Amino acid sequence: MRYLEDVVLKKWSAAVLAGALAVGALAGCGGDDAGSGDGGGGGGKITMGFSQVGAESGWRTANTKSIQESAATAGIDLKFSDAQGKQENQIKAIRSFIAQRVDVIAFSPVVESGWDTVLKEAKDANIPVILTDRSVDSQDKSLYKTFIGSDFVLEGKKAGEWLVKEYEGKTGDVNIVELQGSPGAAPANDRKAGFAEVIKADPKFKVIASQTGQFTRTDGKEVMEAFLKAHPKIDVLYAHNDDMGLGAIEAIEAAGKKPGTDIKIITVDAVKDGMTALAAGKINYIVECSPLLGPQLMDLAKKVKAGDTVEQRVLTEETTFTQEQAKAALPDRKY
Ligand code: GYE
Repeated sequence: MRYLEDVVLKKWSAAVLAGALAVGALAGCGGDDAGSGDGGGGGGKITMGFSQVGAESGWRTANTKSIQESAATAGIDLKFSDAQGKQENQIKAIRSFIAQRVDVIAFSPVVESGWDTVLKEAKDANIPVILTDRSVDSQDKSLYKTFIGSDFVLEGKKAGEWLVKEYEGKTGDVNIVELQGSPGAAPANDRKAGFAEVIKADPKFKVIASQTGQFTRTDGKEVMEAFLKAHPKIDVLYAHNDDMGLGAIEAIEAAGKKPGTDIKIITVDAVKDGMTALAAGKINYIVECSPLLGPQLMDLAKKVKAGDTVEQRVLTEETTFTQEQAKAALPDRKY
């Protein structure tokens, strides 16, 4: 389906409006009224076009599940499209949603920049846009109705604050390596910035290497292998998500070191695999980022469709986990 969707979307980019409606029939994996071309807006049922980043992490999988399940529960017809990590695919999907005249467009932007043109197209077509999980850097806030998601700068700060406390009263350099999320993504930019802001207060904290691990386990492992080869003394790993941290743990163990002890590890997300590693002592601290945005997103879609005013920014509530807290929380962890 993904391949088909991709091919169809590619063809569509060269086609004119007439062809676009047929595309809609194929692009909407989640929709069952595909082909009506009316977007369902007339019949009372809300149609939402959703463009997802991809399937790069456990967080993303949980987020997709939350959105699909909540749409079904809310009686919203979801046209779900997977961008496979590419902005160009998201732009094509959004254009296809516009052509299908869906009631609401929601998406989680792969990167922060470069959205003004397509968002303007949606606005001109009178289709409201809800940013989900990640934001865009557009100056014109009228290009979208609302943004629901976490405060990624705050997450980075929480990671930094744990570190500052952990090394309180200790002297000597603390060598930190950082695995960044995918380049240009809001959570990568912000988690880096928030962390840097907090640790800069004490010059003993030194970020000796910082590179992208694409939010994936495979890249996290590979980049950590390179870090370990290049730097004999690494005290701390800060990974922008659990998956990269989990990949790095494999690299650390393969290098004969003990994750969580020889190298302290801080990650973000708190998905089940991350929490399991935290409870097992292989990670030291996780800053939570909730992927369960579906129910609130569907509520917002209904309000936006009804013409109700919604907050420009809807924040998700999150916590942090130590090893002990992870042990207590694990049995009830849903994702
Ligand atoms: O932390 C990471 C995922 O945008 C908050 O994207 C999301 C991030 C999440 O790939 O695991």
